[in-house]
Amino acid sequence: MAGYRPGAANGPAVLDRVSPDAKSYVPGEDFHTFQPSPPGDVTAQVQGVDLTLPPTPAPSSTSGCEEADFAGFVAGNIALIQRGTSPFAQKVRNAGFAGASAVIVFNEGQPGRTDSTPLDLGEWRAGGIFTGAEGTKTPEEAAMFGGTAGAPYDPCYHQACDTLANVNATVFDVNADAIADSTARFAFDLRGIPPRTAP
Ligand SMILES: [Ca+2]
Repeated sequence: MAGYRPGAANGPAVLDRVSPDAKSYVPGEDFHTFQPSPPGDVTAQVQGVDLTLPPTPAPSSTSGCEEADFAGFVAGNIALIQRGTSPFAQKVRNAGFAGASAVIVFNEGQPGRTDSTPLDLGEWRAGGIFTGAEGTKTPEEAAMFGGTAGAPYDPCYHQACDTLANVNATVFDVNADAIADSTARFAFDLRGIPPRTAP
């Protein structure tokens, strides 16, 4: 695995794999740039840092959290770091101390919500109303709300059929009301938000 070019001065970020086979990643879709990120142009070997692969069912990765994770890290390489346990800033700082020329952070690997990932990666907290996506409807829920037990809540989640034709107007309306309610509620009183914990 060799050769990533994350970031470029005065233009959109570029991330390309140059070997063993060439691949260009699409900014905003395949990857997001940390803000702030210094401009630069790096082509170097990618080196994994204390990765937990495959990921455990519950988040557990300490990739890059400790300086000791970088024992054996070759200065000048691009650090490939797995998300989890400690703040991004700590991982990036440790990578800098180890002489990394750039840092690529990837999600730990448990199923996640792609719609909030760009915000999470920037360490902005995001909220929303979640309707189940690819989760499985239980028999109790099917009895209460209809539908088919054992089927995904949204069979088109991340599928080609996830078009405007896949929008359930009733559910959309209910959830718009729920978002409006929570927005108004938190505009007046933030006590319902749980205390912040390390990601
Ligand atoms: Ca570690």
